[in-house]
Amino acid sequence: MKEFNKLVELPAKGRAFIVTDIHGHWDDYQKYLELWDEFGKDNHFILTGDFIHSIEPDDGSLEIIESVKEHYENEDNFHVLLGNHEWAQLTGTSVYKAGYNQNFQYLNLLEEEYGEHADDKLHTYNDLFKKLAIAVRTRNRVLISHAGPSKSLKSPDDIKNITDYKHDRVLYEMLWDRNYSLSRNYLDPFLSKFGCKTSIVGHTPVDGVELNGNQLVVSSSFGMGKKAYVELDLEARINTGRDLLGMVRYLE
Ligand SMILES: [Mn+2]
Repeated sequence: MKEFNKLVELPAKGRAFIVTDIHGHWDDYQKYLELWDEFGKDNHFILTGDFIHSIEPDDGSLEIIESVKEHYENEDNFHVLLGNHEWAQLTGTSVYKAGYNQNFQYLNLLEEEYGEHADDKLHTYNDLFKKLAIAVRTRNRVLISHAGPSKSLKSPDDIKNITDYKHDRVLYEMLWDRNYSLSRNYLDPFLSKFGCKTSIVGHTPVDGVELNGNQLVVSSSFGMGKKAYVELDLEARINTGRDLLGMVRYLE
């Protein structure tokens, strides 16, 4: 049986394929799965949250959840992190994009797809969201999360035993806060609490990637133009954010 940890630790072996912010885009999700397959499934796949909620009419969120659930629950190398959109669904917190209430859209999708069983599916999916990790830490000191840093985090233990999803301040900051809007003094001390030097996140839409100090922001599907992912070498020496730039790849 697979173990589900809130902080996943990866050994210094092979590579990790990091994909962010799919937001219901089934075709892109499929392309990334195919790339991972070509890349060798003994390497890791990391989906950094926000795989649901699209603003396009063709919202593949439910198909993606089914696929994520299947892979995540059965494959040791398939890691999925919680994003603020799954969190919003889990806690019943309204989240808007382009003026749409995405929680309502999600409930409507469930209703259309599953009718009288929509409520069962809602609970099944919420149970899945509760199992998702909050961060991945690699031996070469890279911390991968949906967003952050968190100003309130005191130690990695703060994300290991979350019970009150709705009111946990550290969790909220890990899922919603953006490095560029915080004082630049937060990131490196935050990372050092994990023994890490650099960070990879999604959450903020960028044109492919953007480096803010030692944090690399990546947009793999929903973003400002180019679609990027990271092929992280788990054996490489990584000391600064710049060392991550050579591992960025683009979806053709
Ligand atoms: Mn997000």
